[in-house]
Amino acid sequence: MKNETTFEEEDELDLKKSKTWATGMPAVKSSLEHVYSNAGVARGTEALMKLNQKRGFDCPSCAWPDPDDERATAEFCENGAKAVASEATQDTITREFFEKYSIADLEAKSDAWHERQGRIAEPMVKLPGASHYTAISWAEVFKLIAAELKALATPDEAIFYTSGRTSNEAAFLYQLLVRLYGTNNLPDCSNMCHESSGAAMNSAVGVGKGTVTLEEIYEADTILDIGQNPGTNHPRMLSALERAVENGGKVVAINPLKEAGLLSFANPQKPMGLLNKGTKITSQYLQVKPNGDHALLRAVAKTWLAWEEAGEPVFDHKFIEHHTLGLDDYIKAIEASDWESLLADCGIERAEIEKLARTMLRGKRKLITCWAMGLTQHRNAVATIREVVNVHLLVGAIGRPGAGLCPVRGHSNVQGDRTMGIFEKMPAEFHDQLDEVFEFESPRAHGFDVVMSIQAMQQGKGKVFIGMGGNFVQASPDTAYTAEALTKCSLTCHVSTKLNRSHLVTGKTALILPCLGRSDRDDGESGDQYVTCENSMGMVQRSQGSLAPVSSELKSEVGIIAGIGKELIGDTATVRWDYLAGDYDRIRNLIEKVIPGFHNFNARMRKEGVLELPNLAAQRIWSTASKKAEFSNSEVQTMKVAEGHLILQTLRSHDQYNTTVYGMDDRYRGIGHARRIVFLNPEDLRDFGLKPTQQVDLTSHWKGKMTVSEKWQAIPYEIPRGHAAAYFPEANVLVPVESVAEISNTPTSKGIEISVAASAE
Ligand SMILES: Nc1nc2c(c(=O)[nH]1)N[C@H]1C(S)=C(S)[C@@H](COP(=O)(O)OP(=O)(O)OC[C@H]3O[C@@H](n4cnc5c(=O)[nH]c(N)nc54)[C@H](O)[C@@H]3O)O[C@H]1N2
Ligand SMILES: Nc1nc2c(c(=O)[nH]1)N[C@H]1C(S)=C(S)[C@@H](COP(=O)(O)OP(=O)(O)OC[C@H]3O[C@@H](n4cnc5c(=O)[nH]c(N)nc54)[C@H](O)[C@@H]3O)O[C@H]1N2
Ligand SMILES: [Mo]
Repeated sequence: MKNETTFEEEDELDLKKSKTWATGMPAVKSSLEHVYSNAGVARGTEALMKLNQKRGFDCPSCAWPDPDDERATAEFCENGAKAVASEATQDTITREFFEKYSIADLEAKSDAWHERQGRIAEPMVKLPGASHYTAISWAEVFKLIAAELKALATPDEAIFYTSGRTSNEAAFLYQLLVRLYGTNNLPDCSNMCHESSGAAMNSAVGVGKGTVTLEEIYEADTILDIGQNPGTNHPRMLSALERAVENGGKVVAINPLKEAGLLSFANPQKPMGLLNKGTKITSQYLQVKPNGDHALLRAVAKTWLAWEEAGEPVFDHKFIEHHTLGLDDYIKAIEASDWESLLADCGIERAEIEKLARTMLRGKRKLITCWAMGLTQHRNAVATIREVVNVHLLVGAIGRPGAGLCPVRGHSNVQGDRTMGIFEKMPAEFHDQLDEVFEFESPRAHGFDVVMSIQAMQQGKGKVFIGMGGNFVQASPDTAYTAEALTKCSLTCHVSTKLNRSHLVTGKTALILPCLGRSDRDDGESGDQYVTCENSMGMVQRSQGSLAPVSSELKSEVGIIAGIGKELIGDTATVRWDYLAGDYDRIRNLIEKVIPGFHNFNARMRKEGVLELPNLAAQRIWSTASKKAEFSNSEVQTMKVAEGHLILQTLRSHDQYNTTVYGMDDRYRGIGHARRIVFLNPEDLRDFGLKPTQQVDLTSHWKGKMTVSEKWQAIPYEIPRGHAAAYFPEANVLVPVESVAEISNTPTSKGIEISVAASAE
């Protein structure tokens, strides 16, 4: 596959100094430009006024919660506005477009070009042997999918992927369809995202979700922000951090890169913010070595242990005694970790660690730790996140007002999808309840996650791939290998809003099914429908789009699932597909019967528009095997690479939403007009005999296997020595499919061993 993304968009590289503050006027300007140029003024204004408002729609960009008290008229951020502009565009892709461009022509275009073509406006099919997509009716679509699925030797040969924008209603119906059909092959984007957080937290405290509320962030004494770039990826979080700082809280950032949003925030909702006079966010910024977080947190624990032994009351003994298990073994593990290796592994000076350890004990010890992909996408991610839990347990900073754990979710409903059962290994209680309500025996054998799905397709064990949203080929590791896997399928099918590269890597037969997005009006049999989404803090909210759909051929995700269900399964005693799709209240009534916490779901949505799901760990009830919160005692193991090699992380620029590339700039990092770049420490650059902006080839090394990706530009940047960074998804070719986190099986997108060499002339 020609996946080495094209250079056609690249202009003369424009390098500026990276920024020391985020948002302010440039962000407001950039948001409005995006929205008005894509959606037009009237449609754009309507969309923005409804974004994250109580009777509006949930922003499709990230899962950060909306404030409960005063909601600003413009409760959105630059990147949310970009996501909405992208969806609200009036440009459309129809059969004429696919007549003009063959699949090979489209493959040669860049991801940013795909994004600019507009909304897919009618269902399209690529028949066996064809070079082009052609139009197909919805009735034929459903027949074709049902026929392909029925032809498989076993339902386990089908793979049903979900991205995290799918609503609760669609997700619930989708997993029901898949389980009625007979498999648990429900991989999702979470497998590549916060799976490590879920795995670590479930085994340690019995829930896989964050335990704090937005109000608790405002009131915290100390907030650690680890491995996250909120200025770009969760910009509304900056208002919450600003509020915490104004209330006297301290924010400490732990990140190998100095990210602008964590340094200072110019709040565009405030007059001074518009003048770009920012609030300083972080009181301490620790430029940890890549993957040095486990060592750093262990060093904090070691510091505390020394203080405790010297007579200072650091540990919360009452909490530890009542609520936890495994302290003695953890203490042994702390004692076994020697200072010399901890310091070498994290690259932070001891005095700075002591300062951090002190800050974490401030005030009433209302300590909150937030984290994202910088922790989850490493080989030892689960062990590292369990160390986060360990330090919280030592000081009782969980399930107490103001203190707790906060994995910051990515996709706007990725957490809700899991709650609804989108998971290849749901717990037995979920299956029991599903079986009772729907009077069948759901399959119990665990299904494939993302990496297992890729391998199954390669081995001929996965033959039909259906994607409910997302862009599987670009989001997954090892692009060429994943692409090859998909082309081995008999059918690939994507339910999508916009054109993406996964549509161009086709099975024998391929379908593109256009669906409504969050901002679109969804009129069902009983009138306009709303859906619900769960944010990063367990709040379920209603979301209702209001823009006129760009084509009468778009179907809601629920409608598409029901269409497949009717053809594949047919109506059963408990599931009438058209009836359910006609009014989402009927789906919500079923959700209420199967999933705890949703009692009076419809009534509450109608009245309050929001419900808070119970979080047992936040109440100090531990659903672990031992019914206690469990310390872990793993040895600190930091990623090491061969002499002269580097640890590469793949990350997001300011101008993209995952695989959707809006533009070629990364404003806060000072990059203009380029994406095929690699950030390197200036001294490493010099040692390699390279000049700034020189063209280089990157080679990833995995157990003797080498993968080369040619022609990147080397950019000197303030990054620890031995570390390199390049953008996702261009750099995904370098992530070996077998390089995964222990336990969670998440691709190690932040820990790839590479070497760098000048490109041949
Ligand atoms: N605008 C916009 N918003 C988004 C997205 C988007 O693409 N665009 N994506 C959404 C999704 S799905 C997600 S999951 C989130 C992602 O949100 P983030 O996790 O913020 O995304 P990344 O760009 O992957 O950034 C990872 C951060 O971790 C740091 N890091 C890398 N390695 C290490 C390490 O070893 N230790 C530490 N301490 N830090 C490290 C990097 O320097 C970087 O700052 O954002 C969501 N929101
Ligand atoms: N190397 C590397 N790889 C990574 C990561 C990384 O940091 N580094 N991050 C990983 C993470 S955190 C994640 S979450 C995954 C993301 O993986 P995915 O969720 O698979 O990817 P997205 O780019 O978010 O999907 C974008 C596509 O979704 C479709 N879409 C948008 N809105 C809707 C909608 O409302 N309904 C439907 N049906 N479709 C819609 C559009 O067609 C669009 O092209 O990537 C992972 N891959
Ligand atoms: Mo994500």
